[in-house]
Amino acid sequence: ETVKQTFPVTGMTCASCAISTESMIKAQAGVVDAIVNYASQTVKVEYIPTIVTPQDLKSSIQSIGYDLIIEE
Ligand code: 9UX
Repeated sequence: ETVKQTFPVTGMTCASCAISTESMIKAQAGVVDAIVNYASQTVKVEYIPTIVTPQDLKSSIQSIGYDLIIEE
């Protein structure tokens, strides 16, 4: 069972930023797929919620200097 969720990402100012963000998310265990949309400054993530949480994704993105926003 996977969840597909779109999160805003802050701090991406060039196309390379988008690639870095996407690579970091895809590298996490429990992530099935991740697609960054640079134009809308978002990332759509398909993940297995018993393995990885939005907070885990946020922490990994913060570690490379961006942020992922978890909305209610
Ligand atoms: Mo996007 Mo860069 O940073 O050094 S503005 S990768």
